Parts: sequence; structure tokens; C-alpha cells
Amino acid sequence: MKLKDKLKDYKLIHWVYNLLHAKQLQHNKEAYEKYNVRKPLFNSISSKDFPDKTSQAWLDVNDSATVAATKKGFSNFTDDVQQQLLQWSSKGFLHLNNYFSEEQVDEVNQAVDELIHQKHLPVTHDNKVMFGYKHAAAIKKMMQDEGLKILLSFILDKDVVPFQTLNFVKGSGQRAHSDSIHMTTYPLGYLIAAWIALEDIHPDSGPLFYYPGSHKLPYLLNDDFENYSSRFKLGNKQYSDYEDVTEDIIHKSGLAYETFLPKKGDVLIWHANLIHGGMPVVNPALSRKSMVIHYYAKDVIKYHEITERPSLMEEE
Ligand SMILES: O=C(O)CCC(=O)C(=O)O
Repeated sequence: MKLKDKLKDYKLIHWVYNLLHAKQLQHNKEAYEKYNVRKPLFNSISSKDFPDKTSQAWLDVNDSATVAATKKGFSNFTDDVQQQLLQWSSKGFLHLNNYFSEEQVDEVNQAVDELIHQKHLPVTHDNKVMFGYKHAAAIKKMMQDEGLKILLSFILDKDVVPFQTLNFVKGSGQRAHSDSIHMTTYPLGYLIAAWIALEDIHPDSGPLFYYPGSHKLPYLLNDDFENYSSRFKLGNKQYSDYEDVTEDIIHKSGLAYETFLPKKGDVLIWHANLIHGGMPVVNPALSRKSMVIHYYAKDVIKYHEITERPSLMEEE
């Protein structure tokens, strides 16, 4: 292991880094007070700091089939979205067909192309450009789409704020996981994601897969894959250990996965704890242009469970 990677295991390094980014940690201030977290904003934070491991989001505590229609704003959604909102508590996702126009999508595709080929932004091992919104107005505009924000705020019953954009050029091949291990909230259940098809998705390109209903499985956090940290050092488990445990749990649950084969401009919205990933890429010559936006609810604690780092937020 390289020295740089070894150092990342020490909380002191994160502490210094966080201190240098103190402004981007202010978003947690109110929620620390509300939930009685008595530590500085730049300290490590994890599920060890919190008393419970269940979601407190209203559509997890209640069944959307009975409560969604009683909330103000419900009747403003299309019939199709209303029907899907009623099923949110049981399914954990919903589809928006033909949501973004051809022009909006083409603008984003052009911006991603420029980021990669002109600005030389790095493409990760799993084929994505991260935080493209910081460099391209078209990506930022899609991320700030008002209609999406209204729908997501309805689902969480809280204002939402985008945390990051991911622009995929090819299939990710990512193993099954829940976003709540990467973008964790306290109380749990207050992250939500939108996956936007930036072209018609081919079955051999490594489409997104997800397990309907899997959001109701227990949240898997550090203790659940024995990733025990000490006061000074992070736990010594690998991310693949988390993926192994997740796969085991989903296998034992008997739940079946679906693949998402959308048309250009379609959107999938998923729950903080919905298990999902990328199918293996059958034909590597195929592109799989898509964009993911992860949103947090505004007034909750936001952090990364594995590395115990509070999230750095650019947007308010
Ligand atoms: O698009 C994919 O293949 C995976 C996306 C994903 O897992 C995520 O953004 O959380």
C-alpha cells in the first residue's frame, strides 16, 4: 500500500483537511445542535455517534399508499407520478418518462465531451466524471432543475440540496450497494438520487440495476461489516468487504433485481437505501451516457460513513 493511502487511515489527516474546508462544513451546524452532537464540525463523525439506525423519513415511517395523497402539493403532480408516489414506500423508486428534452440532454452531452477532451477532467476507473457541475453550466442547470427538486422535496418532506453530479460515459460495472454507505445522513433516509438517461440505454452497455423493495432492508453501516474504528484510526475493512456483505444480504432476502432500460431524457429516482449497481458491460464498444445527481435533505447531518468524514457541501 502507498504511503498516501496509509495516511488516509489516520483521522488526524481528515481533521486537518476538514479544518481547511471549514466553510463547507457549516451546513451541519444546525443539525448538530438539533441532534445533540457535541463535537466540532471538523471532527470525524459516524454511526457510532448516533442512537438509532432506522429511517425517520415520513414515507418510511408511514405508508405512502395512505399518506402521500394527504400532503399539500400531491395533486400538482401528473397522474402517473401520483400513482408512483403512492407506491414509493413499497418500491423505493419511481420513473419519470421523457422528463428532459432532447436539447437539454444534448447540451449536457456536449459539456461532458468538452470536460473530458478539452479540459481533460479525469474519468474514474468506473467510467465517470465527478462533480462536472463545478465546471459546466449545462450540467449545473440540470442539477438545479426545479421540477426535480419539488418532487424530491415532496418525497422527503424537506428541502433538498444537490451534493454531487456523476457523468457516466460507459457502464460502471459497480457492484450492488446502497448510497447510504457513501452519503450517510442522521437521521437516516434523507438522501435521494436521480439517474438521468443521456441516450437510449442498450441492454449490452451495462445498464443500471436495482432491487425493488430493498430500501426496507436494514441500513448497512460500519459495524455491520466489522469496520471498527478507534479514536485515531479508521477501521481496516475494504470497500469490497462491504460489497460482499451487501451481496450476501440481498441474496438471502430473495428479492429480484430489475434493469433500467430507459430512453434518452427519462429519469429514475431512488431511495437512500435502495440497493443498486451497474450490470456487467457485455459490449465494451457501447457507450452508456447517463448522469446521477445525489441530493441531501437540507437540515440533517451529512457524512461519509466509511471514512467518517463530514460531507463538504458547495451548494446551499
Ligand atoms: O450508473 C451506474 O452504473 C451506477 C450508479 C450508482 O451506483 C450511483 O450513482 O450510486
